[in-house]
Amino acid sequence: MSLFSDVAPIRFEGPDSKNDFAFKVYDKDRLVLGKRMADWLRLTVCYWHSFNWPGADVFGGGTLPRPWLGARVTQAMAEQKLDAAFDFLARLGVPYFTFHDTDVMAEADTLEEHGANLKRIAVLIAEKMAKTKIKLLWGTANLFSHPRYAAGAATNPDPEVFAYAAAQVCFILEATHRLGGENYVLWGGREGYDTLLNTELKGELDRFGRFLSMVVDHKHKIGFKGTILIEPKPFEPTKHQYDRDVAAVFAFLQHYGLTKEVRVNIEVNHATLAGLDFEHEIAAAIAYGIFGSIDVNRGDPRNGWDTDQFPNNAQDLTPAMLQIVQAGGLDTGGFNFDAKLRRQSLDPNDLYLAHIAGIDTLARALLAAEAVIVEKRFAKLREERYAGWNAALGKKIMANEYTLSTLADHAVKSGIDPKPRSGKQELFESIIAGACRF
Ligand code: XUL
Ligand code: CO
Repeated sequence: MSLFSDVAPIRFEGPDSKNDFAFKVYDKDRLVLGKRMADWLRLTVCYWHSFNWPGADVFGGGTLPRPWLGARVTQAMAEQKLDAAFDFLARLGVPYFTFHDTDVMAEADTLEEHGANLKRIAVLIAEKMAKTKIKLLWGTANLFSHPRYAAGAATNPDPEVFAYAAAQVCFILEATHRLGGENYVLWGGREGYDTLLNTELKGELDRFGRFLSMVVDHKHKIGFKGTILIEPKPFEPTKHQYDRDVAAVFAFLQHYGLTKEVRVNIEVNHATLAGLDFEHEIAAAIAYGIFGSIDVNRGDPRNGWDTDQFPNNAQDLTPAMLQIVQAGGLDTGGFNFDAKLRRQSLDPNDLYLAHIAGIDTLARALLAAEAVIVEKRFAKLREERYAGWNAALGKKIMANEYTLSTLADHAVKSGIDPKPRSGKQELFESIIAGACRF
């Protein structure tokens, strides 16, 4: 029995069901373009917002019943949390979870104790995973909450903080490996600055590059086969984060020779905060060959901060889903609900309702993407738009058959006079809207 035992395992009951605690759209075995819905979505619950966040905000303390939280989390409290978390995961029926080291373990005073506490809880996590068949999508280190990390971890002016962070990552990377994790995430929460006046930007980037190279080397040394992922975010908590978006991460990886080793974990509201569309970030990552995984949530259109709300708008997510489906889907990645309840969502069962709604939203977007692909019109319109690049001139240009001046000669002599054509944006948009009928 736990806080979450009131609700029976969540099942698919179809669109006509009046049961709030049932999936209306998410039917895990339903085939979508030849693959199970569950395999397209690889649904994941995050430990931190769901079980570790008490509902505090900058004006007040926790409101949510989370009896395993307190001023100092003991081993007994960590175990109570683990029981409740796996009770919830199993009843919700998702295949994956994610966690930070500090989300799961008893609080430690020294690094040595940190390593020991993490090992101790990891043994119990492994038992829960074996019993429930729930898998670990990724592990990560919390390198941003403790005051020692106020000026960053890998980018801290003090190398002792760098060393402390290295130890923490070493422990959790090894724990992730032992638990069969499919990825390892680094979110550079405080790897950035509040003012450039006191900051050596190049030096900090070099140290961040060194840190990431050490993580990659260690991954190979221990034989971890998962993917190393960086999660971009433009700001919050620092004013400027080095990993501000996918393009900045790619430039960083290229500069430090890591493009073949590291991919990105793209979060919906981090893209929004960067002033970019979520689907843009996915398309950019696919184009650069570094697409990895998704943290799914949404912001609030009137708030410029990270509200981490559960997704509820399938039409908004459909262009992104289309990108993912057309790229063949997630490889080692998943859809991780990096989303939290609102402060007034006091009923323990609200956590089920939030995830059920989020999961059905993703399922709707997936079915809409399928409808767009099956109908073929969308692809045909795009093909027509770029048809010239599959004809003689376009092919020759891309086969390096012209220089700038020979192409200029050709353009002059052949008397070309290209006419502007409609981009048909409204038609493309109406196809997406029309496909969102699930
Ligand atoms: C913060 C955020 C983190 C990372 C993991 O905005 O998204 O929760 O996903 O550290
Ligand atoms: Co995230």
